Amino acid sequence: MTVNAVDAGWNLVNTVTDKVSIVSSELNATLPANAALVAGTRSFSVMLNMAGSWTVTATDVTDGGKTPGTSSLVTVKAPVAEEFFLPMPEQQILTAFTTINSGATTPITAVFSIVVTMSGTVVTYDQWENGYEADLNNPTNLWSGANLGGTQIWGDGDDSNGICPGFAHDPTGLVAGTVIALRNDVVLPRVSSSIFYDGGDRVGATAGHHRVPGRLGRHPGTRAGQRGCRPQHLGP
Ligand SMILES: [Ca+2]
Ligand SMILES: [Ca+2]
Ligand SMILES: [Ca+2]
Repeated sequence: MTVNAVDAGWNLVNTVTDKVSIVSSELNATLPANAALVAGTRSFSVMLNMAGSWTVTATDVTDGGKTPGTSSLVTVKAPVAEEFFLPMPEQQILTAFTTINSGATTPITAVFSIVVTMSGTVVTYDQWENGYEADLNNPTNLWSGANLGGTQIWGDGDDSNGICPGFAHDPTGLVAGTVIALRNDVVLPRVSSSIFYDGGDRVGATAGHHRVPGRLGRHPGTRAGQRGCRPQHLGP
């Protein structure tokens, strides 16, 4: 950030060499040491370490009569803390079901649930069908109404990049205890032009969580088999 000494008309006053201190409303921020302006200006390096919206304030410590300057809100996104891939491609499951019941056939009903264990979590969902993002923190193939296979971000309060399943509008931060239920009938053999919630998809979360994968094999009118489910803890 840049601190300028200014007059009442917001014009730079380039004769000021007062010392400036930097503080932030983000209490874990990494702040620079106090330093003097040079010709009325100076750049300071500030690291905001916590997700949320914060301000940064510059104060003239040489001249207490000067009004401190406070920034507008700066929003910090939480980074992905954990990622995993939904297990067991449906084609393999169908093969396993077929050995149990020769009538098992496509489609396979895939059921995944993700349980949020920490409030404020944001989940990123990257479909395998169109390739994986190089950086889950900065997805380039974002979901939209015209790009339904794009990477979805759930819990960031922004409907335009995907709405968490089960919500009318994307909440800002998923609350602990939220269960994200993903269920769809996956048609086999898989072709990458069809987008499903299925094995191989990549999920990122800003906090630890549990997941429960499961699949149901089907053939007309009858359940051919059910895959056992076991919760698996993946969080730190
Ligand atoms: Ca993808
Ligand atoms: Ca969203
Ligand atoms: Ca998929």
